[in-house]
Amino acid sequence: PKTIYLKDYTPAPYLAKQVNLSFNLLPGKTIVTSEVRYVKNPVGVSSDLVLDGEEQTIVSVAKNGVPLSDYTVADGQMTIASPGDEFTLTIVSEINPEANTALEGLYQSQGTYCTQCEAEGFRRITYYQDRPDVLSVFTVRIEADAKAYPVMLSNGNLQEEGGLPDGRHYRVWHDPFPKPCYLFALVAGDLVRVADTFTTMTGRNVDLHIYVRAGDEGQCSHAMESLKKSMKWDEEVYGREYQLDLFNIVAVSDFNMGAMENTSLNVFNTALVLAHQETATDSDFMSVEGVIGHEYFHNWTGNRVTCRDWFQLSLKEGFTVFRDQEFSADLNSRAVQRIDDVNGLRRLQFPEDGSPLAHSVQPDQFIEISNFYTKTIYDKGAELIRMQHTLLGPQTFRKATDLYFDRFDGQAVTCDDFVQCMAEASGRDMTQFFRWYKQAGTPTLVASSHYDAAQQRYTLSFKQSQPETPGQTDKQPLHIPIAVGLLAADGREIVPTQVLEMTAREQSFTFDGIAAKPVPSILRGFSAPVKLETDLSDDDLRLLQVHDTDGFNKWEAGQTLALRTIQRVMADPQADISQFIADVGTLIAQGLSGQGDKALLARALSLPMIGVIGQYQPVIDPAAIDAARSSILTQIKRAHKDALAALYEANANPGEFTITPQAMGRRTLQAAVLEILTTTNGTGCAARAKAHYDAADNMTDRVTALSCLSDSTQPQRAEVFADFYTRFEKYPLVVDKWFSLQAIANREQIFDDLASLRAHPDFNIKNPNRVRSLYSAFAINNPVKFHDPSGKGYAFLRDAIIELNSINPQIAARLVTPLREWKRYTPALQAQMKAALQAVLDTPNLSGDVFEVVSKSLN
Ligand code: B3K
Ligand code: ZN
Repeated sequence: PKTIYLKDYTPAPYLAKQVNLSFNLLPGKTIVTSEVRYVKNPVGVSSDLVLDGEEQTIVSVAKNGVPLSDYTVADGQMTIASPGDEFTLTIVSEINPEANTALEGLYQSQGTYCTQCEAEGFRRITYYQDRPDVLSVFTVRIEADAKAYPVMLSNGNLQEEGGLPDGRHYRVWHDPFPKPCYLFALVAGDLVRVADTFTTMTGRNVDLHIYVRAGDEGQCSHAMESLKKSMKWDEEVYGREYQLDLFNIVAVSDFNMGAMENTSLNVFNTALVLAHQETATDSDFMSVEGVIGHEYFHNWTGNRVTCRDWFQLSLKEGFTVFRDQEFSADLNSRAVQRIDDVNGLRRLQFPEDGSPLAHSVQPDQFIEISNFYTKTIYDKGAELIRMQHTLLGPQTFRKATDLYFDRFDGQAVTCDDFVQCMAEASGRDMTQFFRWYKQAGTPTLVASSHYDAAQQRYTLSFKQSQPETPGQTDKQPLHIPIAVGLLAADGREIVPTQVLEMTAREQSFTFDGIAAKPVPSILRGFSAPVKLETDLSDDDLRLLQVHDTDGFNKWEAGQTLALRTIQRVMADPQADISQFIADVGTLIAQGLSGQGDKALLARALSLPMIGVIGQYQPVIDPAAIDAARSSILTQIKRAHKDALAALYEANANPGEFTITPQAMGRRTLQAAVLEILTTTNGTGCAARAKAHYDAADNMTDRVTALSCLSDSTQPQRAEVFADFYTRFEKYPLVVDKWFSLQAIANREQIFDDLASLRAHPDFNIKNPNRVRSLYSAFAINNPVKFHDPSGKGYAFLRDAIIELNSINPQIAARLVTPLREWKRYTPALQAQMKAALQAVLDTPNLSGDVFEVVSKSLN
């Protein structure tokens, strides 16, 4: 495998002025004809035309209509030496979508043809300069059997359609906006359509179509509403209007990722389109809204303005994640959204940033770009945009994004170009800020304080440090926005939020006119992606937990107290934690009084997850963390059993299902309470959980009940899981949940369970959702059993990686994720994790995808 470097970037030798593609979809083979008008790029450095192409048989090549044999094909590239300044190249090739299990390029999902071209899938369709900086106008003709494939779609507008002999038909689509080939899409199948319209801010009508399999059309309304809300939000918040007359979404069951933003033809995993109260949880509803938004927002951040090369991936992904997070925050609860986003960052991105796979948001090198669709590129990337938003303020930030869109519409640009717009619009020097894009690793920020009573002066001092990461040892200080507020001892806010800008390794900030020693609320809203260490006392944290005006920090204070408590219990299982238990009682009492936001209370009542706690341990021992965590939960239950039961009753299902933030808050609060009430897994716990299941009129409540029963040894467990399967076996997305809820069980028989799930007739290694529902659910959400000292958990994952390596390399490489952080675990676990990685590395015919992540993990 070959490493590609950012520093080696050179402009494409040829520009593609126009692309005409023709697809003849036949059983067993698809014939692709591509006719491209090339012109020499005035800024190109080579005169050879080099086209990428894989997994296809060349039938013929012609230049200006004359057959051409003067070309070479080697290592996935066709080279035509000095073909001239302007010419038309026609290439006919044959591909086999039915046999494509990698789900990249053109493939079939349950008989529907669909495409996935980002990042480098287009080269599996035809020979082309498969790079994002080659933009062209595409015209696409599709021909297929009319009965089997009544729906045939591509990007842009329908230009022509008609019947053909032998029961075949064709359609021609034309997209007037130049685009890179990774945004090309084609769909052909027997699908049903749900239609609606949207009127844009300038009064244009856009047809909105969602295509799904027959029978699923009743589960599309939430996606459709989310799409309309997205279109409106982008107009209101960013002034961005949709440019075409049609916007299509197609849902397919076999998809490597969540969804894909192909211009005017988004292709989605069914999991992120279909949502109905009977089959989807509240968090599914939230994900559908967020991802529909995300893909729609790409229309401007990614499609209209795209990436120069794949090192710039975060230009579109970080920005678009920031946009979808803000969209969800505006539509729902801002504090809840922020808490969930930060929790995700800590649980999944922080470990990546501390692993041998740590990389910067604008990486310098990669082997396989598919491996760089990471939490760092997406979620840390979004934090980088958020910090710029914080530093500039909303108005100036909007000025900067206006400038960005005006300047770069129709172009392929870099992260540097984006930050330059921030600098120009604000008059700020963003040079130091740009280090955030280049330095990997999560910085640590240590805060300390001093109060000078005589001077009535309060001083906050900070020290920042950056960990060493692979290939990066000499790190420079970052420009860190630290949002701070000050509270008085009685809980009043005496200094409202202000953003301190830290630029040196060590820096102090003073506040004058402070009459008494205050309590600082530091890093409000999690204003920078750092690990914060403070000298706050437990009492200070308790004050913030009750009085902070910042919803995020209010929750954060409670989590820090919980973390400290867990650490105390880990050090001494008999430690006195009565104060903490009493504090939880206060929260429960607050809930009983009916005050406060239920969703926030639910999060306040939830102890940090094992994965988050691990981030604060020098050496991770999941079983030890779990033991401490369980002991605390048991003490909470024993101390507050009646109050918890009352809180559970007070939040019982009123019998009318809605998905408002209030209704979701009620359900999530009830779930958090039930989790504590059933933590000891006795007979009463099982009865409670079963009653919850029996009373459920929606999927959220059912999943809550199942997850409370999953560790149980009581007979209700089997009863409820069996009922669930029988009820929903016709719904693949629900069967996925059935797999996951068993895979996450922390119980003795888990390895037998996993083996039967793997052997279950509904398990299908070729379907990524099903693979994730078993393997990722187990490896990520069952930390105790995944890290079982026997090594059986690692072996289970290892075997799947090896099996998938030849079927679907992208999914195989993804599965390696939980093993990457092996160096952070106890020596005994480390050795086993390392052995599993080594066994994968020793497998013959390893794909580039798996080779890259495994070999780098072992470094
Ligand atoms: N841009 C796509 C991701 C494609 C991944 C290819 N391996 C989805 C998204 O981020 O919106
Ligand atoms: Zn994206």
